[in-house]
Amino acid sequence: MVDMQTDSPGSERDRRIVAARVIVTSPGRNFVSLLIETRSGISGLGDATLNGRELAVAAYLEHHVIPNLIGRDAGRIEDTWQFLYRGAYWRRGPVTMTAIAAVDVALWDILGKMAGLPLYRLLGGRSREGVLVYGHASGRDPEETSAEVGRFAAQGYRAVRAQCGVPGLAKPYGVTRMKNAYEPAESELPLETLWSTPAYLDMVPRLFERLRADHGREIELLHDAHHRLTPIEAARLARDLEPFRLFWLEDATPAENPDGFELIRRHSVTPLAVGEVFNSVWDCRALLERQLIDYIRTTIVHAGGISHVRRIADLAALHRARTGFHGATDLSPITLGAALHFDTWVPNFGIQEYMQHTQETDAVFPHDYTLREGYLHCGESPGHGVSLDERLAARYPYNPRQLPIARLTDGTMWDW
Ligand code: GCO
Ligand code: MG
Repeated sequence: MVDMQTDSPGSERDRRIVAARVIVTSPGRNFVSLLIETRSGISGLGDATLNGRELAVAAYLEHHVIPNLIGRDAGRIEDTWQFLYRGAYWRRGPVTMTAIAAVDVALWDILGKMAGLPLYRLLGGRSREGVLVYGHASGRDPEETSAEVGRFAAQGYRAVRAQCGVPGLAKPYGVTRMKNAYEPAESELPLETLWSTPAYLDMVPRLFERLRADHGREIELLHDAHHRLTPIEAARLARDLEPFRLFWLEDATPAENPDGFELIRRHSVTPLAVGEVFNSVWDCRALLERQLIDYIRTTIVHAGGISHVRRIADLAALHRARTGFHGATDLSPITLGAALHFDTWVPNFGIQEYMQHTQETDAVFPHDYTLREGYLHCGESPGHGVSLDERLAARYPYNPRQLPIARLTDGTMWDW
């Protein structure tokens, strides 16, 4: 007979899950959270937000996951993960893996609170003093973007992602009209934007030439091509950007077909980052094993939680790739809090994306992480250190929003 006892803190009776519920709130943008309660009175929180498809995950959790959680031992994090992944028969996909992530993160939060330890100590302790982050600078033209990069540098940021308007294109990806607040899920039906690769390929090297001239060689610069290019176009851009020594070029071409990245590698040594839309280790496998990327961007919320992203990070480490987790504002403070504990521990850490949430969002999700001189620091409170003010959350009802789409100038549907 296999000994099924876990060595989790607390008695099995105390650890039993007695209730779980989904909380949907929209303090400036939509967030879905999962709260799991144990018999001991200790509860844990997980993020379940999938931008533009929020209610699909909420329904998956409510109808298909929560009924299976009641009565389970909250200390059996791995077994619960395997139960939800293998037991569903239907594997992977963003909705399923986000729902599993929400459960996983809530259970790690409970474990931390029961043990009285912050999450990074449960994972194996501190590997670094702070988590290097990159901020988001954008502008209508290189001059405006450069001024924004300067604003971030003056605040102590050591790494900045730079995006810029493209002549002739209205609403290009990554260019915001609101300082500190970007993530365009602006309308109930998708906003249609226009795309022209030739105009873009002409602009980006000029932008980075300007940024290096204005800000020197020391600041780390990043850029997100947001899946818009074909492999050979991406190879050209990566090659043209070499003189400006980018920290990374992100999502240069859609990553469903890893062979595209071979073409980029053949022509350039610009480091490549991919993975914010991946949801399992299987999506990452070929790119990592064939050493086609340098940074893996899978995030805890969309790739099955801490238990699964840990496996992705280990696979990356074998191939000398480092983590660079997605951290846009459509990932809730719960994900950021959990990611910062992970980043503090993971040996092959690279960088963490950071866009400040709005004050309304921060008020709904009180947290103990702090930003100092371009580094984020996770707190020392037990678990992941992020809570949810349910009364305040109830004041912000769900607000249906979808991400934009992009079309070529002749009307052809393209990748946004
Ligand atoms: C990033 C991302 C975001 C995504 C957004 C989608 O690098 O931060 O590309 O801008 O578009 O998170 O929901
Ligand atoms: Mg991106």
